[in-house]
Amino acid sequence: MPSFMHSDQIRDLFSQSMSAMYRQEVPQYGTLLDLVADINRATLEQNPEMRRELQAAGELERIDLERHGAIRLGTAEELSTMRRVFRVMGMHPVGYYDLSVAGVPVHSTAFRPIDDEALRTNPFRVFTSLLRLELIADPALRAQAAEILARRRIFTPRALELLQQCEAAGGLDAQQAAEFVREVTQTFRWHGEATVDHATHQQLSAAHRLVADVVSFKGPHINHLTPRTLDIDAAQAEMPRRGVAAKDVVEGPPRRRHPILLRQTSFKALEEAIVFAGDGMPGAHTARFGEIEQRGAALTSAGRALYDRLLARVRSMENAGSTAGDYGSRLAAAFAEFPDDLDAMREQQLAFFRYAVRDQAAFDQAAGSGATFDLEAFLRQGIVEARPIVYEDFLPVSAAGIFQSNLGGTEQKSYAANAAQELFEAALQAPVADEIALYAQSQQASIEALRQAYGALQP
Ligand code: OOG
Ligand code: NI
Repeated sequence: MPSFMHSDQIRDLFSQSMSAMYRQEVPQYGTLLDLVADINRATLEQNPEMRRELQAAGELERIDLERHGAIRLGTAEELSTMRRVFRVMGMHPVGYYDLSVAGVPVHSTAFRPIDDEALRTNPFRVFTSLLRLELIADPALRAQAAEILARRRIFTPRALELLQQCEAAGGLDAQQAAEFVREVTQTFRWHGEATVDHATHQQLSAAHRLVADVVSFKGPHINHLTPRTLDIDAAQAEMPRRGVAAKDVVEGPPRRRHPILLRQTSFKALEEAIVFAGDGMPGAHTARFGEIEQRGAALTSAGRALYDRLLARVRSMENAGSTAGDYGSRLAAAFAEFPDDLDAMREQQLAFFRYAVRDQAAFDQAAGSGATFDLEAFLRQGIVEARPIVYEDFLPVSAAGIFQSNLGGTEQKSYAANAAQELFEAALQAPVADEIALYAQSQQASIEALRQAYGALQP
């Protein structure tokens, strides 16, 4: 019997390999990692309760190794091959994001681990966008871009060989896995040499800077890697002190006692020297940046609808030129309507929770007494506790804000809203999982596990 390395272990190797490479490529990323590690340490020291909760949820270990990255692909074939490559590492497409509404000609998914155990081992995710050439207005430029993309090969021959071998045999041994990770990492490397000449780069940039970013290079360079902080406001304040120019505002919900979804900040993309093909002319390109995020509770559809409504209200206040207080206080004011209390969030079914025994002796005793399983009563009596499930996904409005602040330039493009999930899935050659259904399953599984444990203890 061959002994295969577990996909979770391969993903762990991959996330380390990507982090080491990006640290070398973008030294400010190293600064962010150090900053986040310091802030997380201090936050845990000051909040023993937070430490206890993270520990009880089995999350303490994953915080420091937690990252997400982002890439932008050019063709359907690149996307479907990427799906197979990520599958080797236990990363599956979850969610569909239409960013055309935000003036970015891509649609996206997040490749990430799905089951609880895999998430605990290493939750590394990659936000993966596919360029929508059909949104380039000029047909000649569209055809030229398609032709350039059709010529490139983003994976090394050895990576593809190992991929096929893995699919045929059902896994990779330790040595093959290490080689696979090395080879796949090459795909995400930065290339200072553009594959197009200066004039083409300019035309592509004029269509959209993102089009130039995808089409002008040999491969989908990783454009940021994001560590997870336990206190993003502290991180935001610390960035300038360490010489990192932070974005003006933190994207997402306001600061709360019980964080929800995702809050993110970033530093602006670097202007990097590149060399154009053909003429060898020197030029500049902005693509790669750094980002920090804080994760909170996953919301139900109702919670998410409330979040979207409140955020839209803040945005319309901004558009109406409201100057009442700063952005942070407008955000906080609008979100006053979103309960910041775990019981209320649970009772109103705004967030997902994982249920666990809090008082084992009392749980055993209740079961022994023959009392029926009553989750609400157990919660009231403190026998069982409900912990928010961490949001593992992304937010399209935040993503758009991050894209915009990092493409360089100031022009705003707009496209009609045209989500095209079916087209995306056709390119992917697979459906994307529904993230809300995944959280609901986790919640339900925790209830079933409790019910079973209880049943086993009953006389
Ligand atoms: C992806 C931006 C989205 C996030 O954290 O929302 C993202 C990109 O710029 O390619 O990473
Ligand atoms: Ni990001």
